[in-house]
Amino acid sequence: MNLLDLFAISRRRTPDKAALRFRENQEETILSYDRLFSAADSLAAGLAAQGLGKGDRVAFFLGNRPEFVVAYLAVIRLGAVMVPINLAYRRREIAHMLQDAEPRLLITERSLLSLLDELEEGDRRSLERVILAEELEGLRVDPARLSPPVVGGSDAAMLLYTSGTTGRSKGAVITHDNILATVTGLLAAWAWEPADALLLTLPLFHTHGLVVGLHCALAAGATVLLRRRFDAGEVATGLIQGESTLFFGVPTMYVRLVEELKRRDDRAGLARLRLFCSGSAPLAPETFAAFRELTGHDILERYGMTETGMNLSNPYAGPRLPGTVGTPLPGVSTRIVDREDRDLVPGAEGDLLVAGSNVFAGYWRAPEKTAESFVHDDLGRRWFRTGDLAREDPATGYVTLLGRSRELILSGGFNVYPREVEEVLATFPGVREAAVAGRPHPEWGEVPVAFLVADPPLDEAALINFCKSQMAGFKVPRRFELLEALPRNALGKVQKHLLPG
Ligand code: MCA
Ligand code: AMP
Repeated sequence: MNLLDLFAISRRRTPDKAALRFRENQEETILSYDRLFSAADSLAAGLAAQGLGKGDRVAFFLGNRPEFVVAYLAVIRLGAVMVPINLAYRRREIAHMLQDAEPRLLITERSLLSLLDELEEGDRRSLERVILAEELEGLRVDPARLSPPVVGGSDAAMLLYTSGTTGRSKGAVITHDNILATVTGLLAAWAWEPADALLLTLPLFHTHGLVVGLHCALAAGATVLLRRRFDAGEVATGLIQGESTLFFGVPTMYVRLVEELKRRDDRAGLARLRLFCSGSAPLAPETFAAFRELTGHDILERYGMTETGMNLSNPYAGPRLPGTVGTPLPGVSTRIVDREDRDLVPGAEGDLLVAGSNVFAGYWRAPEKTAESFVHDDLGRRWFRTGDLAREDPATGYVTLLGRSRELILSGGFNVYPREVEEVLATFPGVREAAVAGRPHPEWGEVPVAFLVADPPLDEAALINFCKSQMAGFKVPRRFELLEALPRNALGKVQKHLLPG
């Protein structure tokens, strides 16, 4: 089975029902299940006619819009592999992904072309063609001309870039089976039904919006109310008007929604929603409480990773406990282990390992990194090292995440790898040493802060501009502190926990 077999059920059952409703600037585009998948079939035939085939990578540097969904479905119909790029990325970050993934095609939109113009010849070496979303319709041909390749569960569907522990992100190869596992688990766990409508403002270039949002909705035969971006005012109005039954967000979105909803005295319509979910970063118990107070809803918090899809979730029917991520989803197994990978008793704090069909195949062209990321048990089962520290409540089985054993800053649901930022800072004239660490922030959860050893005088404004030219805005340190020296241990390793608060 591949993903399209799963979606085919909805297409067959409710061809005329709206699969996607996209609204921007007061205009709405509606694609029924049949129109959406017919468009994808004819685009797949057109792309195949241009030589695109199984295993080929197709980079998407594209905002949320119907063409994203049509093109993605066309790509996987061919057994090709989508490589989505974060829209906040700058030249250096995009170049790395293109060089590593070697896509043959890049699909983008007119408003983003100026950024791509900054790419050097070598960065785009693999690209045979750059296609604008606006041009996709013109590429469609009669789907009868396509002899579709056999695409199976173990074939790759996406290459998702993540985890830059070495300063460079790696591509996680996500198969059709991996996505099927997450989607079928969530359909059952959150009681998805065809009558659902999901207000989706999360970016489609990450697992949260793409898999948890889009895929589940299409597999359920529900409707996606797709928006270009998150705007707290518009979302609050949409939710109050009862246009959706579900809303998914990162904690920063809920922090903003709480502030927005406090200003509304017409919140009664929110009762029509059946589920609010949060993930990608820890939801503060204060936000959970404030949201309950304002809306009567308990936000359902769940936990996942790019490499694994979704792992744990608070229950749909049952107590949702703030500060916890609930219990394993159907088909997911977890272990909490000590440094020697020995199982700990329930209640003890340790490293979280996960196993299941949801867990990815491995990192793209990086067998050593893949090998390091897994532990094999006596039965030969592969357990993925999440890098998250966790504790399981012995009485309820609910898991609480306690932090991370790997260095990672979660800002507004986006990942910032300190090492990557440090490497960029170190190339700025006058900076001799740099260490980057996360510091708490009321809206973003955490933000990166830089500690520098530098030759005076350091031109901070120039340094900020330099950072902005080199990396996505959310990675740019919010504060720079000058130190005489970085705290180091006897081996010379920076002791991040000794950096100022
Ligand atoms: C934008 N800015 C940020 C962030 N986003 N700063 C810190 N952290 C951020 N996350 C900065 C921009 O650089 C810019 O600064 C200014 O805010 C305004 O930018 P804009 O794009 O207008 O911001 P926004 O639209 O208000 O964005 C906030 C947001 C967005 C909607 C919360 O960050 C977002 O969509 N986050 C969701 C990320 C997500 O989907 N994560 C899932 C991945 P300046 O003006 O200085 O340039 S994790 C995942 O998929 C796993 C599997 C999971 O478990 O879900
Ligand atoms: P990514 O690699 O972008 O998929 O980010 C995955 C990481 O986000 C996980 O390893 C966790 O550290 C974090 N994360 C996701 N969901 C949650 C959550 N509900 N609470 C705390 N951290 C989370």
